[in-house]
Amino acid sequence: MRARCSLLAAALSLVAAGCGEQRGNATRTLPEPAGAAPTIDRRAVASAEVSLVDYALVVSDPRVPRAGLIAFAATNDGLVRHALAVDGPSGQVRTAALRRGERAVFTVRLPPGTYKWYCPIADHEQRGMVGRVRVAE
Ligand SMILES: [Cu+2]
Repeated sequence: MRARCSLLAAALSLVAAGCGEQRGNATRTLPEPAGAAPTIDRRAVASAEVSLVDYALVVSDPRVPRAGLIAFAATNDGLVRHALAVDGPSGQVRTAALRRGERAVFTVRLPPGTYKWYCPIADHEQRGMVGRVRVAE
């Protein structure tokens, strides 16, 4: 009985040591962060980046060089919730309401033309979160 116990203890300590070593060498896989930055659709022929602040659309260039499938990326750099909407030929296309620091991407097929883009939340458009994006013009 005593022999069996010590054997078992030895086996357990080996297992424990083995586990410790494995843990030390294992590659840790971190969970995807909740606000992981979405990526631009590869099929898009062009893209536009918009920074949403309280209360304006901050855009480095409101022109998109090519018509077709356009990717719009919006980041909420303000304090309150914002979203980006584009009024395309088939109606409004938009992101969900984004919290501070969140980013979202959507694609919409746009022929050449000038389109309104804005924040569709509450009265943000009236407060200045509106502009025009020119596609292939
Ligand atoms: Cu807004």
